[in-house]
Amino acid sequence: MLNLVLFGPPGAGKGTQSQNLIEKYGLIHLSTGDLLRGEITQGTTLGLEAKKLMDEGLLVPDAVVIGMISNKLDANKEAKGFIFDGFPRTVAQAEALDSLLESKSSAISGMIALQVNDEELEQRLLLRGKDSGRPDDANPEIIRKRIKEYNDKTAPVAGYYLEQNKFTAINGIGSIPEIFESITKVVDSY
Ligand code: B4P
Repeated sequence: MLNLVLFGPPGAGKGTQSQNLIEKYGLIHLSTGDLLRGEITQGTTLGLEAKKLMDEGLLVPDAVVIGMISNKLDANKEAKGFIFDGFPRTVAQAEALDSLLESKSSAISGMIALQVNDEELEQRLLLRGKDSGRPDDANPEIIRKRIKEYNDKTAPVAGYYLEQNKFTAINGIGSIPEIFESITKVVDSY
């Protein structure tokens, strides 16, 4: 199986590049952000709880997102592989993902980290916020809080994969096709 972790701060291009990767490699896309927004749209209890945190730019509890990913892995037993987009976002989530995959005799092939500076992230998210309707993209203060959450809780996840020799960083600034080409070079080397 080909199991990719697409990593980076909010607005780095994870969701954007995932769409291209699905087409090229025929993988199942698992975006915890999209799954959570789906729960919000459906008005579930989980969605209502998650919305409060997401609107403030904070992470949702580990147990919630790990449970969602576990269900999706079970529901896609025949998949050729997965793109994990926006997950894992904490070291606890990374450890849980390893255990889930190990129980299915599988493993992460590699993590690809998109590197983008804070100013560019803020600009991209504010631009998206103009028409996305996403409250977490709507104001600079919330965006800065999301970047702080990333630096405090998510950035250490890179070290977890580095220790396993599964980490590759890529420049996330440039045109979308250029960045996609850099990603595919890494994926093709797995
Ligand atoms: P996500 O949905 O994962 O939100 P994101 O990080 O903002 O999206 P992404 O990074 O994929 O956007 P993209 O760069 O593609 O998470 C939202 C919230 O959900 C989190 O804050 C948290 O509360 C919660 N959550 C999700 N997963 C969680 C977890 N595992 N644990 C706990 N909580 C969790 O796109 C950004 C913009 O940049 C787009 O407009 C795009 O068009 C543009 N763009 C992309 N590439 C570009 C390029 N090369 N040049 C210029 N613009 C570009």
